[in-house]
Amino acid sequence: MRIDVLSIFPEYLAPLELSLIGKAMTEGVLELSVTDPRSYATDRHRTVDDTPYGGGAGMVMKPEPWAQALESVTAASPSSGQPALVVPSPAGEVFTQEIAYELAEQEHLVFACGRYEGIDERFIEWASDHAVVRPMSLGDYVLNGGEVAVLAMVEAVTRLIPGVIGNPESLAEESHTGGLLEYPVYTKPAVWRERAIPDTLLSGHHGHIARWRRDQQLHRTAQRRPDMIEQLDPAELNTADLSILSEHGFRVINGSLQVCAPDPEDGGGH
Ligand code: 6GU
Repeated sequence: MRIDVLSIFPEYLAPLELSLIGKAMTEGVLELSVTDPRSYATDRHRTVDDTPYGGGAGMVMKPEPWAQALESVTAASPSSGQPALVVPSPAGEVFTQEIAYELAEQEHLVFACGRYEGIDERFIEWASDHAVVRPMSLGDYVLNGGEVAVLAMVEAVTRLIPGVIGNPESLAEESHTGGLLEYPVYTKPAVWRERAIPDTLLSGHHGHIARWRRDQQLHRTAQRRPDMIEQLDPAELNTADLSILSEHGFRVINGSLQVCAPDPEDGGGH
């Protein structure tokens, strides 16, 4: 995979050379480079931003240096089709594990990190003739620029490329892959500061351990992310699953899981 990041603060992306991503680059699985649109600014001060038309606070990135930076990386694209152009923005579609899997399939990913109030909208329109544009947000909060978001998205995507993560099984089991959060994990010692690990994990009974872990996933997800429970397909849940969820007030109604008042018969206590 080739990744190009367009940023007027290229030093911000330096952490990408560390750890697994750096290793993937050394091994040739991943090629990553950062281009500074400022190097395409033509005036004496290398201006990349200006005041917004219509007034208002902040500065807007000028389109021309960004277009030239994008042209320079698409000209060298390894991909036969159009590259994907991710534009980090709090006004984008929310980035999810599913999107990370989609982007991991791409031959060429380009990230255009706007700063300040964003990039002139005509750059985004023009870019759609050269790339598949995807405005993307990390979540409902505001960062100063796209660079930190790109660090997160590049890490989420590149770890899914075959050969980047040591143990592919750890991908299958992790949070968000099966629609549930991960179960809690423990290591030695079995008793630490008077806290013992759950007995089931010492039983050696694989069936019981699997059921205990599934219960923990359901309890955790129902407590922390009830929105994820509502997205589950009840046809894929067994009676033990449904019984756990009923403790959190979830019932199957018209083929989907919905919260009702918790059933006092179910005990609760989680
Ligand atoms: Cl992708 N960019 C900015 N500037 N703020 C954000 C974001 C992205 N995602 C959440 N907040």
